[in-house]
Amino acid sequence: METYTPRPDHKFTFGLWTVGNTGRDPFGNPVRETKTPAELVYLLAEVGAYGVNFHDNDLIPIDAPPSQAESIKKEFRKALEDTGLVVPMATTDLFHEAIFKDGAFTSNDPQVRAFALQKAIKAIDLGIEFGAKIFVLWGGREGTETDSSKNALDAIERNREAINYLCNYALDQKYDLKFALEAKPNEPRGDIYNPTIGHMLALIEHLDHPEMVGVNPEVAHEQMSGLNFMHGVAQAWEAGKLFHIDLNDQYPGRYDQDLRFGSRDIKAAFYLVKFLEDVGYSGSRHFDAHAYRSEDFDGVKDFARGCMRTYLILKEKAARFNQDVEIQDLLSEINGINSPQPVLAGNYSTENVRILKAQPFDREVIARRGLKYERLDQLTIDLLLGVR
Ligand code: GLT
Ligand code: MN
Ligand code: MN
Repeated sequence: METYTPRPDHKFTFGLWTVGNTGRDPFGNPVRETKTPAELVYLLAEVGAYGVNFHDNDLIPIDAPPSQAESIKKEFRKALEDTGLVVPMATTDLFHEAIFKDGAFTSNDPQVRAFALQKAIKAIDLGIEFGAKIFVLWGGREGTETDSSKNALDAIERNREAINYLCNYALDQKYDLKFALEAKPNEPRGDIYNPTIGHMLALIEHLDHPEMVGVNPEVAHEQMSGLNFMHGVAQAWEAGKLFHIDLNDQYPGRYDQDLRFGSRDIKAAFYLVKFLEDVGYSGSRHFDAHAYRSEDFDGVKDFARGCMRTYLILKEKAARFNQDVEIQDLLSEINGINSPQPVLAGNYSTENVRILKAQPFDREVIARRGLKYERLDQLTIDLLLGVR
């Protein structure tokens, strides 16, 4: 009997800011107390996570004197050793501080841009200290409310230059580190530059070291734009750029909700898990979400366990989908595997194109065929709803 118990090889990770979320929102104060990074590591170990990720200032407050930084690091390291949790990813907070009110790398103020670079470099050092192999860059403030304030071309160039600088730094230090760019269309800015996975993939091709840079797509961020998340993930995978992933859920057209994974659109979550498992994605399954504001820390554990449990249930469903004879027969039929093959075969050649040009097609007969997607979809729904 499958128990859906998380194991280290499932690579389930959480950010300190996810289980540490105090429930503060723009209209309400915190509802849960602040826990120390070490306490959060023990909490994550208790629920069965494999790893923990952090922003520089999740771990060390921005104004902490060196002695305080050292004691926090010592406690955090002890918690990691006690529990066996690892730190696969680190990132930098370039959005909370007032200095970033008009962006970090894209700010109009060269002093702000320099400070942002310095902060990112120190965060890279901190991540490396704890073994991180992936450094996420989420430019939450890299945008505008009014486009009269900033030249979009300048902003795009400044952003690219900053990423190039950080890549060069990692190379210079001989760090074993890759970067993962995370897109979001808006919030906290009115509009954010490079708002989707696709924009990020295009940007990467114009960097100095494209091989060091991939994406960190987040479910909610694409759904905020009304996009099909799995399609974006597939495009990133196909380009060899799926370095990390942020799993959560979201009602489209709303503020960034960061809901428990699979709690809103089960079908979309299923196709996503099926995709990741089918292609053999081996990176972290990072849950970038938080518990409802209604919860205490028992509820936070319920939330974290729920994210992993739903992933594992959907993983099992994906395996059943792949083994289901009726579904697979239907898929073979749909993909024309048993139907007569056209003469056209193989790659482009002068001979093949001559054959293709001469080939007769009865387009009305071909078009009249029903494709049976309704039946296939219902079989999928039956499977997801547990009656199959
Ligand atoms: C912030 C944001 C996330 C990003 C994090 C990385 S921080 O919580 O909402 O989507 O992944 O900076
Ligand atoms: Mn995220
Ligand atoms: Mn989010």
